[in-house]
Amino acid sequence: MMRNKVILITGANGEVGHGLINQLSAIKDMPPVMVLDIRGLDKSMESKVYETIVGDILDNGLLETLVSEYEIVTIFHLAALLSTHSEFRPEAAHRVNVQGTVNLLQLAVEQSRISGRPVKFIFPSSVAVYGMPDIATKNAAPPVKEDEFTIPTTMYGINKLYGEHTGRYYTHHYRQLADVPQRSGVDFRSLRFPGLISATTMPTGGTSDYAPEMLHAAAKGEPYACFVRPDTAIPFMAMPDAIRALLEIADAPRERLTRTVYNVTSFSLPAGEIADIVRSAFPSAQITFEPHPQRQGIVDSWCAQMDDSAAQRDWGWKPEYDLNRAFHEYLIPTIRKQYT
Ligand code: AKB
Repeated sequence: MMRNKVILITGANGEVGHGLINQLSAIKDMPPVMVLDIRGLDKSMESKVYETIVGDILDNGLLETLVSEYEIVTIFHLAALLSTHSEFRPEAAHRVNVQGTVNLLQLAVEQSRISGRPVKFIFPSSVAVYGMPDIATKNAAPPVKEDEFTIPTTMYGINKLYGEHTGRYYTHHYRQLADVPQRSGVDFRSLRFPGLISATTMPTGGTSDYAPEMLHAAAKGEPYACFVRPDTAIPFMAMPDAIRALLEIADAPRERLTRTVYNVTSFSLPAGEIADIVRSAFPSAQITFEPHPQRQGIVDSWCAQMDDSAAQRDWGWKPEYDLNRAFHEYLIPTIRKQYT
């Protein structure tokens, strides 16, 4: 039976999903996009996708139906509970972030068995996989490489780190003790993102959210109480670079990849400097700092800078939006237009 080739995006109704759908729908000669999201897809996005499935990645029956009806060539597995939400519901986070990921990897194995071709599995990971032991170490550390300080303190960070390792297992070590060692057919590629900032959408449930929240509140003329101290620094990236990174890692020749997980980053700065940039663009911005002890603790455990030299070397990664371009050419003008 002929099955239609599709690209599957899980968690497609989040802000990374929207950016990815916009880009993929503009590329010619791509298989159409099928989305799976527990909340469905915003009406404004529906015309850009081939099919929307409203459903849960924990529903194995649903995933089996997808495998039997479509030939899924690439999976962008974006569905996840982010770091702040995950601390309120750690067991639920574990189910969605860990069991959900294993379910999708299993779907990729089935898919590859039927089609006889590898299935690309693109998995966004996060700066949350890091766990700096204390502020002094965080501030003194040079940009942190992939395999350093990976002792996360949040359920979300632990789940993402486990997802990275599970993907590596499926790609390189799957069923190594079987009588006839088996290949899973899963071509897993993961990017560790810093905090992402979009001009058009707002994140929900993350702990790096103070940066986009500060900007959007100022543009809307609303006061904003930042939940971390002004000296709190983590790495960030503008959303268009994050989407491009996902498409580039998906497209990179397999033989060029020496790892299954790559850091990607753009600029790092303290929250107080973000506030200064926002105030100079929106002089009436009312920004105060009211640190929330637990959320502050989470951000303090993330590294201040990530080392993305492996991505630069292996597949030519380079951000297009440095600090200046991100704020002055993308974020501020686009956000300003959006709210006036
Ligand atoms: C979060 O804050 O949970 C996310 C992330 C850094 O992965 N934005």
